[in-house]
Amino acid sequence: MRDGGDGGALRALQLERLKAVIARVHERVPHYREKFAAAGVAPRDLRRLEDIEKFPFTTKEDLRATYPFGMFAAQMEEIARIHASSGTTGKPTVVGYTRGDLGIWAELMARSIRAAGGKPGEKVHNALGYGLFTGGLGYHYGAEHLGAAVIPVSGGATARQVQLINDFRPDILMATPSYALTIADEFARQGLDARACSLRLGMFGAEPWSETMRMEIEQRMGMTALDHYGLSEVMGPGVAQEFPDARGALTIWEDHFLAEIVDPETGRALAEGEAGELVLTTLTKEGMPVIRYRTRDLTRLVPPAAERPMRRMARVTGRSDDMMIVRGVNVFPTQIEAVLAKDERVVPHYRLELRRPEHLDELDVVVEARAEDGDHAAIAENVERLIKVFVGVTTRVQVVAPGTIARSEGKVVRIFDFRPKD
Ligand code: DLL
Repeated sequence: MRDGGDGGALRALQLERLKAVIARVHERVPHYREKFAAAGVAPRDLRRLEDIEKFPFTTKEDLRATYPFGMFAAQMEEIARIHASSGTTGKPTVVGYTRGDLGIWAELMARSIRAAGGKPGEKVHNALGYGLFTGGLGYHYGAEHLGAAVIPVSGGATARQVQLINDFRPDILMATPSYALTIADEFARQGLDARACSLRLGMFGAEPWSETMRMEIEQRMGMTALDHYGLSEVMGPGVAQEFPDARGALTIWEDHFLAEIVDPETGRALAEGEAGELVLTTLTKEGMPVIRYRTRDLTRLVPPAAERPMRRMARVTGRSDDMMIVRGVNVFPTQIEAVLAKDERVVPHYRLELRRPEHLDELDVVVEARAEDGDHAAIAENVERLIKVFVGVTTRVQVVAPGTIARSEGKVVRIFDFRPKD
């Protein structure tokens, strides 16, 4: 049953696994036990897959309330790896994996690479960041599990990326789609033709991108560019993969994740095909399973492609919250706000302007000074430094005179544009 068997067998497997994971969190995670009790549900209420709708959602708030390890459903001695992603304020969102989880993660990543057309024996240039971010290590172990040779370059130092691609002649590139275009720019800057490079396949994700961007990558780099979706709270990368023969939607690895689409406002379940927010339940995670996790990602469910039992998700079109992804780093406005509070020379009236003039995101922070006088440029420099240290992104800060930023009912005004401009 390589991809999960036929539809009926798949649903039976999902139900069996769902019952086990609900029982596991009920038994081992006090936070889940309390939430279930408050909602008046117990593991025995789950008889059919549809019964999942009786159970409460999990959100980033739950992860924050139990920071750092309160959502773990395994003993700390059983945890083999800890990753983290952005939280909504100063504290990151933490995820833990048992050795078993790491094995399944590597299998799902290997399955994704195979689905994209990657083969054992090929060379993989991994330009996703290594570290707390799940992208680099997630792909790394998946490529190794497949039997490919991984080149663990990580992100940044673009001139060196080009040199390594030219010298090592990798077959597959893993990166964020915007970074792939930055690599293409660097080829051009060095007077080299990226279309002539050895890369034949790219797996891209971690940020929203468009068909136009895909065409640009494919044309400029002479490769097939496919979409890959995932998020730390659920696994990291490894949740859904686009097949080359069924472009436009990504097959969800439904033997490990139960997908629902809900109305982002009301939380009401929507029918297959309707656009809304993706909600995911992990079916096999031991370290930190999540039940009905609100991803905040907007998409819709699409029927399986011929011959494959698993349903698909359309390309993610945006988010139902105000999270931005700045050069692959997830940033919440509340994180920036928390940093602004650290410099008493500014007040928390600010505007965030996210732009993508070429391929790379730029985040401008316009913030009001507390006083008319004072060296605004020096304050701006300090705030830029604080944001870099605490949030991890480079921004351009502009300090403006008190009272100059528009207020709507005295609240903070935020301007975003989440969509890549291409
Ligand atoms: O970005 C995991 C990942 C790494 C996926 C590498 C694909 C490739 P987080 O840092 O937790 O995890 O960010 C997850 O990124 O909720 C989406 O908003 C966004 N995202 C991830 N993949 C895509 C995609 C990784 N293919 C958040 N299209 C998610 C659009 C994506 N958005």
